[in-house]
Amino acid sequence: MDVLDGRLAAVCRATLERDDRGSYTVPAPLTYPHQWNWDSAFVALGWLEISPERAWRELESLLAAQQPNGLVPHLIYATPAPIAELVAHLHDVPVVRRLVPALVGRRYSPSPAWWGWRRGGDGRFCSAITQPPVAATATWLLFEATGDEPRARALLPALARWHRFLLDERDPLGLGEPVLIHPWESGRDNAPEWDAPLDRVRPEVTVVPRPDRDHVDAAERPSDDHYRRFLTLVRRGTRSGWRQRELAARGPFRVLDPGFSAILARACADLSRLADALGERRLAEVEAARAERVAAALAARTGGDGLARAIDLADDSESDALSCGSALAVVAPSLSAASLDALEQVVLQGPLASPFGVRSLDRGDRRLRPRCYWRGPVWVNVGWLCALGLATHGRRRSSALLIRRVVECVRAGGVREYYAPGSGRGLGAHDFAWTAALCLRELG
Ligand code: 2M8
Repeated sequence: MDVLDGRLAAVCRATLERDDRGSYTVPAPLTYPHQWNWDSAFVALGWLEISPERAWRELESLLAAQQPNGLVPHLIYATPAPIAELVAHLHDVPVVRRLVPALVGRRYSPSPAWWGWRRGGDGRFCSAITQPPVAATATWLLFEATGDEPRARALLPALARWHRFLLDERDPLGLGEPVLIHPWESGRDNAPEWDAPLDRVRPEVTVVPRPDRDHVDAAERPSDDHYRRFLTLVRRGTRSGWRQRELAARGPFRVLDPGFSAILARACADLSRLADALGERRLAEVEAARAERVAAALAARTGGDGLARAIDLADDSESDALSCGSALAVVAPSLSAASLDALEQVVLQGPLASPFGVRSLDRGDRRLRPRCYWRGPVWVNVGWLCALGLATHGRRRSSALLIRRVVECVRAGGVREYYAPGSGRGLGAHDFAWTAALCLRELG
């Protein structure tokens, strides 16, 4: 490693250490002071470069929050044990209802009260929706690197239950892909694909607390209008008791996201490999069948241009946006040659290409806002996942080129949440954990 790379790796290491909370890592101390689902999966891969023990702990703490139905929450709140106890026994007492959200949800909105004080399997407060299931892929990569059978084996059942949940309760119509019930589940909160389905959600929430804007320029964050609808969906879900199958079948927001589906297909394939390596033949078969089913469903609705787009299930319309959600299809374990060629072209030379990775939105799209979150900037996790997909499908030179662009972006813009696609300028939160983790992994 040359001196410059060595310096960058040291900055990434220091960032992870600053964001470390012992058993999990906050995405960014000021903007995101809790544990997030796919963030933890990426972050575990960074910890692997520092301490394999700490890497396993990151995934263990994420899966410890699993719900009885198999859902692994998208957000798990930093919850001091005495507060959890207090709420468990006294949550009907008005003063507790008033004070506790301020303590636990401090500096982040929505607080746990919005989700009806839902708790994860380990007692921490959590949300009632999920996020892209990257964890099985991270588990496989950790196992490949460490060979730690007992720790990998211990995670198998929870990962398999989560995948089953996604393909059962979240697929009431048997489409072969999970239905997302909130934009937050895609991880790409204000992506333009969600504009039309969100338009249909009549806002019931008028006052929206925005502590996120204390630390990040408003122009780089979702609008208040987005937040009114995001929070309305949370309120309606809580009011209806978060009946997952019902929400997926008839809820106010129902979409298919090619990025989420492709990540799930890959996660099932990776879990199958892991189960096989651990001698769990039955599970290996089940997960391989799940992987095939999702990949086939995605392939079946891929357009003549080799790309799949988001679907709004309220009217079965296909989004006209070409976003990194479509690009992420490249992580699916099986792809036609035409799709692979199209995806490689789109991310490396085409409308999503940037010298700093993969754009979140087509550079020619009328909705493009190059500084605003998931409507234009480049994100490190997306570039890294696309590179992983290209390598899996044998496009090693393209994969290496993309990784160079991703690392270049961190070098140019610092350890930030996202980057301007033209200049590589750092945007959003500072000290962003998955940026540090994935950059560190690639620098070694
Ligand atoms: C962003 O989402 C959260 C809501 O979950 C937020 O804006 O408050 C997204 O970028 C998401 O993908 C990410 O996991 C999360 C934490 O980094 O932040």
